[in-house]
Amino acid sequence: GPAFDWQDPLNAKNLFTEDELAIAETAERYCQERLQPRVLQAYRDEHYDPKILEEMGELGLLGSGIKGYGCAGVSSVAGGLITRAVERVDSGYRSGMSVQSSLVMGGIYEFGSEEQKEKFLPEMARGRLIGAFGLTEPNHGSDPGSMESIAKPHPTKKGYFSLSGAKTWITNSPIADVLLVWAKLQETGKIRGFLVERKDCPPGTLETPAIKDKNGLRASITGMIQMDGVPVPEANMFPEVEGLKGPFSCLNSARYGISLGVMGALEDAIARARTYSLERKQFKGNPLAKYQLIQKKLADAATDAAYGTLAAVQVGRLKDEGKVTPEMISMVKRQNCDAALRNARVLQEIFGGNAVSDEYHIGRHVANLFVTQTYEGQSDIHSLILGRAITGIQAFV
Ligand code: TGC
Ligand code: FAD
Repeated sequence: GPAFDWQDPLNAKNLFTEDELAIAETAERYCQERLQPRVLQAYRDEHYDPKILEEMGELGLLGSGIKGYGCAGVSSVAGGLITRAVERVDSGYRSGMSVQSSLVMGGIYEFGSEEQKEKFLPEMARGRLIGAFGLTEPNHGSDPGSMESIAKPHPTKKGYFSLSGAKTWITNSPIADVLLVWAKLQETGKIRGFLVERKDCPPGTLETPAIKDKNGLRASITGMIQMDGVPVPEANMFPEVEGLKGPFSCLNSARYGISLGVMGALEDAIARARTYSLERKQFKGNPLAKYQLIQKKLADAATDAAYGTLAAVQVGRLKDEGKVTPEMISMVKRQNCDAALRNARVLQEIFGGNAVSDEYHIGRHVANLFVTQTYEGQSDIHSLILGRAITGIQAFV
């Protein structure tokens, strides 16, 4: 009869198509062979190598859900299997990719003019143009609707807007060539999306300083976007979409990617804790794995990883059939990030003092998973989104 596989307890593989399995294998091989060997040093040095995006581009891993424009056009589940493979190595590497693929390329694909799509998507798919997504501001994180960044008609350049304001905690901003910035149009007070091209910004109008000395997500680069009268041609504004619907539609895809991504980090934590518990002996030469309390930690984590994966696959299928709602995505984003963080923290205990050495990788996952629970809607914000849908009463304000 069938054998139980602790690495895929509920046989999620059974739900994947041949194409999805092939994409997952390509992504896993690249990540284990090319990313895993460099992550420790990158994390220590707080360094992100932009070449990684080019490497991913060569393998067709960027903007994978987009049809045409040099992109693979694969299913949401396949995209999730890519994020899972990358995040098995490091959430920061997945972050750099999510911003490029889901937030910026996804935004341009959904809301950009044909001209914008042709101009940006093929180069971004190759990883030769790097994107950043600027929504969060120093004074407005969970509540981006109150943003202060503003776009006015440019005082001297006809056919241009002038953008001013500040964004913070922006993944990729210090290395980005194209920054998708959300700002209020002065004329209407409505939020619009602007594609800011670094190469076209006059000196002193755009600064993107890095935020250094992070204690999580150190293998990813994060910074600010400071705008002081940045001239942006009207042709670089998303033509139709206005209001929070624009940024949040991009977030739906990125949040979905995270829900399968964090399962990769959790699975890596499980595999490492299992190996460690089989090798480490305490009390009369017994491996830690022999002890019931250790076994329960592994059982809890494997169960949450298996449930989380199945739920995310279901939501991915609904997404591709046009049957998904944002609340479903909030549910898997919140649940999977919380479960990954909670279990990784418990598994960390198995390593004893060695957990404190970065060479065991577990501390890095724990620090990273705190960030995944925080960005793209902190878990309590997703609780409120779900609570609103359940009761009909909004509790944000
Ligand atoms: P609310 O009244 O709920 O909605 C305003 C308008 O937006 C629409 N909308 C959505 N549309 C599509 N998809 C969604 N998920 C949507 N959510 C809302 C909504 O229909 C409405 O449209 P309309 O036409 O009626 O105007 O807005 P609110 O101001 O009450 O929002 C509250 C709340 C809490 C739901 C929202 O602001 C929220 O989710 N806050 C969390 C902020 C967040 O997620 N920030 C993410 C920043 S980007 C990031 O973190 C990237 S990290 C990437 C990485 O490195 O991997
Ligand atoms: P706050 O909004 O100040 O929230 C602080 C705490 O209060 C949270 O626990 C929150 O849940 C809680 N809270 C807030 N309001 C309520 C309420 N009404 N009821 C109950 N509790 C509440 N943003 C981007 O735009 N682009 C990016 O690329 C990006 N990358 C990031 C990378 C990193 C490494 C990090 C750390 C963040 C990144 N972010 C990015 C920002 C991220 O989305 C925000 O940090 C997040 O949305 C939370 O906002 P905040 O930090 O301002 O926290």
